[in-house]
Amino acid sequence: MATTPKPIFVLNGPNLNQLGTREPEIYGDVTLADIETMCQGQAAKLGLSVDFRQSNLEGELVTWIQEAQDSASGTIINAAAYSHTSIALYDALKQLDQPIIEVHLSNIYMREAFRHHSHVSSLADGIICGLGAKGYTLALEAMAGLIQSKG
Ligand code: CA2
Repeated sequence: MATTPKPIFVLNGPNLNQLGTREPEIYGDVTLADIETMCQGQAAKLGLSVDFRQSNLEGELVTWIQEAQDSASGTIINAAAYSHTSIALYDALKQLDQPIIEVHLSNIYMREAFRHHSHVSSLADGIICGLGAKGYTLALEAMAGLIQSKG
């Protein structure tokens, strides 16, 4: 029997549900719902599917990363502020045996020094930052290539 290909998990961390409401000069004026729509459209073009999620809770993100091991073919993650603080996310991502791409809307290296280090980066196959919402669709395109070359 044919199996359905596993989706790409697109995981979003704390406060990203607020996109489009404040700080448009940093994050643009798109909402997270707009980004999900862009991702679903891009995934369809690439013959992929996307499971798009957001949580403000560190533990919930850890649980989703654990779930990705069996239920996703790759993970794209914008861990938001937890990128800079969370050993728990680092430990969970370290166990993940599949392609990982880190995305940030803003260029974290042009911002405060505390944003210059991300615990996700050393575990990611690739990192995209500073390109706004477009970073997510670029990450999906790159993910399609990574899945093909690893699979
Ligand atoms: O640039 C990114 O994508 C970040 O991951 C966004 C995080 C920030 O902590 C990272 O350093 C870089 C913050 C997301 C908060 O988003 C908001 C959007 C609108 C209003 C308030 C917060």
